[in-house]
Amino acid sequence: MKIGIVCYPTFGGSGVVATELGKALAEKGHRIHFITYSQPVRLDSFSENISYHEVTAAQYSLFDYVPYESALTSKLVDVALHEKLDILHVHYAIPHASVAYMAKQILLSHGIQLPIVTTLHGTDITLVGRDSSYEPVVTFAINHSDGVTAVSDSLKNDTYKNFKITKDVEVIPNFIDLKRFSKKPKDHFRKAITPNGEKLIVHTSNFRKVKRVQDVVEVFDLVRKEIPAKLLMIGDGPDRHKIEELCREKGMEDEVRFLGKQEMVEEILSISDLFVMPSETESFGLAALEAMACQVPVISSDSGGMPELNINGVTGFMSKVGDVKEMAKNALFILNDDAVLAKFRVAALARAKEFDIHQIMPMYERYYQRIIEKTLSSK
Ligand code: GMT
Repeated sequence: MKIGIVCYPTFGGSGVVATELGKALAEKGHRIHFITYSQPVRLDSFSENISYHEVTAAQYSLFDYVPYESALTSKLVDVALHEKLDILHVHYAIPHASVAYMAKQILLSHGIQLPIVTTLHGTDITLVGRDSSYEPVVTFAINHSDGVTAVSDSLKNDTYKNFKITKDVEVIPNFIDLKRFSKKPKDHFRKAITPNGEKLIVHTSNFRKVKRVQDVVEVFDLVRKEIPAKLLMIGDGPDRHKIEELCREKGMEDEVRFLGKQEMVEEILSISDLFVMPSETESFGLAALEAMACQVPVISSDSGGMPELNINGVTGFMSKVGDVKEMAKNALFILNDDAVLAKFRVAALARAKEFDIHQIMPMYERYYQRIIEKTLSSK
């Protein structure tokens, strides 16, 4: 199939899922066209089956806001016409679902029927999409997509709860490339970070309010009072400065390192003992799956789709949002006994294997086929 993929090219989970899916589909022989405003972060290798189409919007003195949606729509029409796409898969409803709808209408005026699949990822439904500045457009665009998927049952339920949706929403979970995300021997690196055998806790996120990164600091503060420990903070975002200040106030500068955005996060996960994800809401928790694939157990909140990934007492523990005391207690239960930690590591990897990209990608392929047949038969 010739597949167009639209996503945010950034470090966020939706962009990662879109890019890794496109790469895997290309490896299988599909022709993939990425269409976005800059090269996707994870599109880090050449494939003869992948093209990247950069979207640029013409500047004009009248524009306070560059109309990116118009530029993206025009680029989608151009790529669909000239590359003869079989289907267009857009990730994250805002603004991609409504842009796809507009492109579809323009293509119809050229006598071309292009099936559109929208994948809902999380905050497009649970947070920002509910704002009155987006909700009417998000609702309309989801209902006028030919196919709609969500990354968890929880997100599917939130979609029906928060929006008047008349479409069937298919659940296709996120996935992991176990070749890339596996525990690699990095003893020298571990020694450098924890020279005195300290336990190593890690957190990855875009440091936004929904991630509750302050709870990571509180959990770590309780843990370090019981056992020698270090904390690595991966990622960047609006809350990073506030969190750095909080660490300084707690006098933990020597035990916490802020690494910023990291391309090779799997190398850091390979030396880590515990991953903490205390989010207010998390539709799936792709960063936690990446940790599990590197044999790192997860301490998380029980919000959103986390219970569909993290198995309480087996791959880690889940607590109510904000319950940092219980999160710290559970962290110590795992970190205090190497045999317990080893057991959780084995279980975390076994769980991650259930989301292997080679199991999940065919679900998208079958879904594409179904949507193409349904759309073209309704002509
Ligand atoms: O984690 C973020 O806020 C980024 C966001 C995104 O859309 O890029 O992540 C969402 O999509 C990921 C990929 O499907 C999910 O694994 C994350 O759980 C989800 N984030 C939230 O729901 C907060």
